[in-house]
Amino acid sequence: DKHKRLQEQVLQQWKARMVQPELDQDQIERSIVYHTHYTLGRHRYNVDKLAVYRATAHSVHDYLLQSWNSTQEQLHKSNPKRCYYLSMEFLLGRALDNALYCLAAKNLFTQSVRTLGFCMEDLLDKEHDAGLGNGGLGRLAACYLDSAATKEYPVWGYGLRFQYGIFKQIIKDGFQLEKEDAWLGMDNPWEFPREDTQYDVRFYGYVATKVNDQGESRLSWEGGEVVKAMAYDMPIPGYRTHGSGNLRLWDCQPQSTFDFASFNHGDYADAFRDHNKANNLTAVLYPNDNHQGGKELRLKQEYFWVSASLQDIIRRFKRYKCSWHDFPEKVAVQLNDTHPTLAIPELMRLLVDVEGLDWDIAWDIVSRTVAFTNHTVLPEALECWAVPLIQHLLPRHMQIIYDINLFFLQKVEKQFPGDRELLRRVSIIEESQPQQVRMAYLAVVGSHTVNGVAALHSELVRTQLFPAFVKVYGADKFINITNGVTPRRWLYQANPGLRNLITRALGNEGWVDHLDELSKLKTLADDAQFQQEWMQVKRQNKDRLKDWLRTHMDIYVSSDALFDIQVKRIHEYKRQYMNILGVIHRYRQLREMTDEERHQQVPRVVLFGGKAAPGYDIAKLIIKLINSVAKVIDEDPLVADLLKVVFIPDYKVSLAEIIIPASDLSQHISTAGTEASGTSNMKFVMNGGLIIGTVDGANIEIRDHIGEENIFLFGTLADQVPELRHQQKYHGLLIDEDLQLVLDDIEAGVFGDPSIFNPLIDIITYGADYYLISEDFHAYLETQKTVDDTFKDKAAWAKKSIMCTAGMGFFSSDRSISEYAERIWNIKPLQR
Ligand code: T68
Repeated sequence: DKHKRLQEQVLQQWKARMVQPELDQDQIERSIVYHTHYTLGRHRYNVDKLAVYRATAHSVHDYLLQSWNSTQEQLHKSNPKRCYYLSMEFLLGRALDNALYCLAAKNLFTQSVRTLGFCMEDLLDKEHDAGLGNGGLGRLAACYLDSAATKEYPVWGYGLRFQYGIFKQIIKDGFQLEKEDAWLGMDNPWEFPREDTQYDVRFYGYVATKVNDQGESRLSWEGGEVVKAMAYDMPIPGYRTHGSGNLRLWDCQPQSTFDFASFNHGDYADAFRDHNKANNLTAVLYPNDNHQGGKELRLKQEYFWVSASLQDIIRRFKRYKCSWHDFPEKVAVQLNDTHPTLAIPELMRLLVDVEGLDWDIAWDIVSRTVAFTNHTVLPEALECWAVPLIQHLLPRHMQIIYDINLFFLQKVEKQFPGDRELLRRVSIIEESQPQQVRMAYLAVVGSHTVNGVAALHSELVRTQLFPAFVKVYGADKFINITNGVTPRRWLYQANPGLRNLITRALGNEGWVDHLDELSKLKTLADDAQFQQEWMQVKRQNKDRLKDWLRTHMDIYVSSDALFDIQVKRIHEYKRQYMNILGVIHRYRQLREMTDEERHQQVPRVVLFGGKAAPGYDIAKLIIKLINSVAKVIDEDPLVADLLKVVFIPDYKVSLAEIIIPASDLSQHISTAGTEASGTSNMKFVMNGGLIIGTVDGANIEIRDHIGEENIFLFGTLADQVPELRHQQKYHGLLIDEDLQLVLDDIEAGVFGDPSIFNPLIDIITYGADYYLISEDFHAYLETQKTVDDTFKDKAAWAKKSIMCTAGMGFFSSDRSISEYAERIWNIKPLQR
């Protein structure tokens, strides 16, 4: 009793000394000065922009921690069901500007740093992007965390704390070079190390049988090597909320410490061996988008992250002394693609081997807890792991996967007796040499719900990817939740001009977290005055990009031109190749025109951006071709004011924030049925940019929401693709006439040494044109002509632009996250 009273007293002392900074200018200034002096150890005579950025970030982080703590307290009190979003990638970009807007403190901080002699825009530009992702999948995870925090859903993200994010892209002589991205720098003000949250993760070893005191025998995984996972937390601010979400990233800590014995023997390298092995695990993000590499280290990363996350989830669950049976009522686990699929056998192992539950009970718990999002139907992107590799690295998990498969196939056999073809089709184990584990099948079998990311994609998931599973489980297990993007970063923050205009037009800022409100803009779409103001904002955003190109690339463009943009990972299926071939066609035409005809033409600036996976030679060659074409056009005075091509190096989130609001037109031209959703299409349209695109992914739903007269769709439909491919492969390919002329130019050396481009030419001529460029080329050029004609009518274009933004309410990630919460996770917003 006395001890308790004493403890209580001490707690009171702590509470009394707790500094809770208020959001007023004086305290903000003090906090920045404090962090400059005491966190960074800098003197006021010796500060630069980077130091003041860091001090400001630390100061903002303090405020975020208050709301972080408040949410944790609330969660602890009410113990609601929570969702854990397992994603290998979180492509967060910069944090400071976003946090300031969420806290409604942008003006206060801007004033404060001004008092201290600095300009906020300069400081914001000092922040290094957190590039822990490849592209759409990673950025989607970041948007979902933003929306979950804003809607106050109890959602945590779990990922890996890579020391090196996606590589930095450098363009030299037109070729892509890669440089490592040491994003953490000296310190990362946005993260909090949690020394008290560490778990052991085992690799290799063997499976032993153990008998306990009751004489029961259990399997136990032993031996091998063990590494430590340590948690780092990043608060995820919600827009104008009291609380905040959390992103927990695992770092690999070496288990065995320095080996002094080897050191004293003079074997310096050996002494460091374990240390380096452990460190290497979370060293670097694999830079493949929509492609599986199949490297052992990648599988180790996947297991390391999944195991640490589940141990953490179970520890938290156990604090409340619930029965295991209630686990699915307290925990939802979302698998962001197949990368975390090992969560299924790992949770089985923890429940059966460690907690001693019966297999059937454990399986019921697992399959009521886990759900799976698929992001692609491309065969080369579907994860398969060789059985011998899993056996070696995770021997117990391999047994569990075999058992899951066995019980599942027994069930299928009972349901469809004698259908051996069906058994072969749904088997998690592919009978190849060596055998492979199909991770997507394991994910389907272990999940209660499987979702695709746009309507067409979810249909293809049912019909192309998992038709046999639809037969076994019924169609209801397979649902669609169309992707969304956060309007905070992608409209409010990236486009201040449009933000202010919209807010003035609608009378308040309610639209920022209720994006359907944008539909009220429709009544203004014909208003000439409003159109003018709207296009003036677009002009300012084009000027901002124009200035960026001038200061960063020494490139001059005119804002009078139509800005035509394609920014996304470089991939054959996304058809940047078709875009540049179209540019060559345009160039040919411009050269053949009379001066008079040329004067009638709409000037264009065609911008490209995006990274190619370092091992993807064809994608790298597409970059080279773009740069070669850009150079030739640049040096031709005949087309000087009419056509300009620019490849913007190192496309990333912070650059997207400048590029996207500046587009008149953007291109989303994947072969139909290949782009699961696309999310940049949503960002462009939200910002009043028109799009040219194929009938693919979310383009289709965007059309349905903004009206078909406001979008330029063209080309083959998804259900025609298989037949066309078959025709071309077996009956030969007739190359489009205009395309042939373009290819002839490349082969004639118009864009430099043609021999380097042979592999690109061959893709179309000998490679059966798998992505159907020739098939779609004519329709593409015709639609581009329509774009030019439409752009000449300024009022018509302005109206379309307004209608674009007005129709985009549906594509807020707030809507997506509410759908996940209601239809999959069964969680509710935190009550306050
Ligand atoms: C993208 N996938 C889809 N994958 O391509 C895109 N892959 O259509 C969709 O909008 C987006 O996901 C969100 O749903 C990816 O970005 C990857 O980045 C990736 C990473 C590792 C391995 C495989």
